Amino acid sequence: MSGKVVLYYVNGRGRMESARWLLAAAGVEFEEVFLTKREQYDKLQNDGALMFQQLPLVEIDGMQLVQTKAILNYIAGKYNLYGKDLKERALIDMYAEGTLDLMDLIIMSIFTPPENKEKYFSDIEQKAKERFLPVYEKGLANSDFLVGNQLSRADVHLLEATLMLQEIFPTILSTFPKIQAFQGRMKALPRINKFLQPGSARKPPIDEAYLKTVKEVFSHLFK
Ligand code: GSN
Repeated sequence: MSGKVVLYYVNGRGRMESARWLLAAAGVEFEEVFLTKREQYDKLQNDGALMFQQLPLVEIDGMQLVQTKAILNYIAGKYNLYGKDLKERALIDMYAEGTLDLMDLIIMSIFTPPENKEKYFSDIEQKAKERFLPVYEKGLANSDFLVGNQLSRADVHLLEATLMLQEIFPTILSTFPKIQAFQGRMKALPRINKFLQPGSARKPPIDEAYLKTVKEVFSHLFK
């Protein structure tokens, strides 16, 4: 294993995108191995790289990290995106887990049959407006950051999630001025700004090609 940070996943957002965001926010260079064939997944398993036979996998600091949340926790802890004490960390975890729940709804939409998609998306929109966005609007009422007085993973996940929401519901933030202002501040941060430019490691919204690759690599899940 080299000293480089290497991400193993398919070439799409899925469960790896938030790790890409955190690494970008921390200014960490990383490489990516994109799985396109079942054999690559089998090889990682045969090599003992996948503790639970699952991706994502991140090689970092001599470890083979799996489990999305363990990966995000490690990156956040290492790069000072995890608050100043245990209480801040707990609050960051609450925001982070909620925001990952919201993003999961969008990520899983690819597996919803076409005839159910309209209802599925209208439920996401309602939940976003009534359950999730009011929480962030309140959290940002008196501060530039969700937790404490510095950038944390809670903020990075929130930017990622709100941009995802706007891809589907372009006007969804119209009644959330604090989140809009937050987005403006976050996008102006040089590392984030760089990640938002074309050619960065940021991945586009999931599409049919992505679904096809997922079905090839994880063929056992689609029998
Ligand atoms: O969050 C995590 O990393 C785990 N709790 C779940 C990871 C997971 O389900 N990975 C999928 C592919 S990525 N998509 O969601 C996976 O590797 N599935 C193969 C299997 O046999 O479960």
